[in-house]
Amino acid sequence: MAQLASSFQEYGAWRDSLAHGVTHLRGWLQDNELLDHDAARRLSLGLDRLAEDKLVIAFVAEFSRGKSELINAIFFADYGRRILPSSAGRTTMCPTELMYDESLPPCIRALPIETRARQGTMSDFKKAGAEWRVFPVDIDAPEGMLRAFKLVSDTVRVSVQEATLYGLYDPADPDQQTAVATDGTIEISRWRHAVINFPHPLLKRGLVILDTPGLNAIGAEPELTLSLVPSAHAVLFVLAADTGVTKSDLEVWRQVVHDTGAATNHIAVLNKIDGLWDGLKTAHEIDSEVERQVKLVGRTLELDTGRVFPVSAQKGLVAKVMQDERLLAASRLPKLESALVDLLVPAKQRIVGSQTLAVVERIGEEVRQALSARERGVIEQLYELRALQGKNQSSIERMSQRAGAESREFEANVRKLVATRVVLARLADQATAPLSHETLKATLEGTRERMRKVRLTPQFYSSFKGYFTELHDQLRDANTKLAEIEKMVIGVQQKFASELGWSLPPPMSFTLDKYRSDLEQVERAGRAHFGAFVVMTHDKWSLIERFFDTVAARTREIFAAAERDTEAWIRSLLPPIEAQVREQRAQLKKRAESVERIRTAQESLDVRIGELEAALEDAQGKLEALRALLARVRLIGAACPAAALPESLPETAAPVRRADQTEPAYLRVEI
Ligand SMILES: Nc1nc2c(ncn2[C@@H]2O[C@H](COP(=O)(O)OP(=O)(O)OP(=O)(O)O)[C@@H](O)[C@H]2O)c(=O)[nH]1
Ligand SMILES: [Mg+2]
Repeated sequence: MAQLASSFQEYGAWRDSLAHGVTHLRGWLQDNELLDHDAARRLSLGLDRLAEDKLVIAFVAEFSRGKSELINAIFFADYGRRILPSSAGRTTMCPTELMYDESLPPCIRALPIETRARQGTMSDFKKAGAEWRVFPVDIDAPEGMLRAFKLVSDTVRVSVQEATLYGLYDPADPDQQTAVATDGTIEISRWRHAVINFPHPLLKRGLVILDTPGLNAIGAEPELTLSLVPSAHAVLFVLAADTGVTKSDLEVWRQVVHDTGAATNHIAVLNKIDGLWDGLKTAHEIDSEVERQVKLVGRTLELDTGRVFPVSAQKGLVAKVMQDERLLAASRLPKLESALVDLLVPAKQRIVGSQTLAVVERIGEEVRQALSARERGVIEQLYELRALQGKNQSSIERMSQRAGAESREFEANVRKLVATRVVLARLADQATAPLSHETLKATLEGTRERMRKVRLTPQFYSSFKGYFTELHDQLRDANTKLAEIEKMVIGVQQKFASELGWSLPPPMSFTLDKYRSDLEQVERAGRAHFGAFVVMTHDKWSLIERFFDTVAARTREIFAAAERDTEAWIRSLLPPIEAQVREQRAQLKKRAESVERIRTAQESLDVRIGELEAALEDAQGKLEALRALLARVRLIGAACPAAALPESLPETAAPVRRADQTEPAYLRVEI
């Protein structure tokens, strides 16, 4: 684990320093009253995302391939023993997440299997929290800790009727029939899901490990295929060298891994290669045998052989505990670990870095624009007042009149912004309506109605497909409106640019493409999971309903996120323009006032010029400080491979113009 551990530690430290840099920038902006409400909210969201950043690794396989042993060997060998129970036959009975949430004491939370008979998906229960049983874990007493972890293997015997109610018994499955005891009972998992919360150094750094049970349990818990596994950053699919790729391995691969998500984060592990270590064979013969199996696995799974890792989890664990370097190398575990690092860390760093920098750059650019406007206004006033030096009263009168006229002209322009706000509000309603809870609810109710009518017939699948078609249409409608909104805001900015000489950065583009692909992913995973119901029988109906409930819950999550982000984007469009308006209005007001004071001889020209010079120095000092702070955050954020940098960073360095330099044409005034 040394390499994994150090790489994760480094990643965590990098994330902390990035958060620190952003927090520092925020503090400076606040102290200097340069952070408006909306920008502050966006920065806080960015910081929250950094703090909550997680790296999820899912282990998926048919039972007894060695998932839990592999987790023990890769992550927990330092404990000198098996942390997760691993033994022949079915061991891990419920999906198990290992993570650390510091707001909770070390504990195991387990959701009773009985909840399967009730409405609600696993994540509904996760949110509600009430149904979970909590078992404290004493991390200073290893024996007690191991006993607590055994909970994931707990089983209960229930009647076939009860198992059917939970969707855990299929009379069409001959294996399950033989599992029924003479008293008519069957053994099932006691828990539906377990979350182990404990302060392991890697878990503290945001690593989440998902251990899963074999196919039957996976098939019965749609959330695994629809949500937990596809959203993992790496999926390790485990096979065993002694069994090869069996029919049920292939089923798990297709239904849970291959057909449900992008292949870029899939790794196949060919475990138990120690079974091939035959004292009568040469090392070369053994290696050739391993290579042959790797090729076979690659071919069968349609996976590049570079992504197939032959290992012995068990020998790897023993080697680490016994500190036997030779055995560790023979287990080939370190190769898998370094591949995991390569797969996970740079990609994650790239995403997190560029997401954070995008927020920071945007806000930096908005503040820079506001400060530049202030600088420009001060320079303009300075120029005017200097031109007045030595001039007579009538020149001052003329200037006073012009200041008044410009102020009125500005206000007339600004009034257009009010009209924009009204139009934007209308478009915003149109854009968010297709994403709203009500629209989705109506679509969902319509689909359920159709599904009930065609239940247990082949048309059922077309109503499932129809549901996704409707949702895609809704996202497309919303997207069209978003493009309209963007065009309108650009139009407003161009107007201000031509009439007032402003140069605001164009609004950040926003589309719902991410949600469209999330929806496609759920549809793909749903289709793969659907394959589990080869024949739809009456007994399976409750299972199918539960499956659709989970699909509905996932789509609700996607739409809620789409609606939330759409609203946030729309809310962020006008504040930069409004901030610029406020800034310019203040400048114009100050200008009119100071000309007035000079006109009525309440203030000397020299004093006012002195004040303006100080204000100019202040604005330029702030621009300089902002540049330095942004450069610092950029440097931290980009402290990852070159490709991690956003395509092009907007140049925030604007030339600082000194007051005594030649004025640009637009500042030339005639007196
Ligand atoms: N020889 C050998 N046996 C292994 C290896 N890895 C795991 N095993 C054994 O395989 C059996 C199953 O291992 P588990 O870790 O429980 O497998 P699992 O995939 O978690 O299985 P479930 O929890 O039942 O889904 C145990 O008896 C392990 O000791 C290995 O590398 N070599
Ligand atoms: Mg297991």
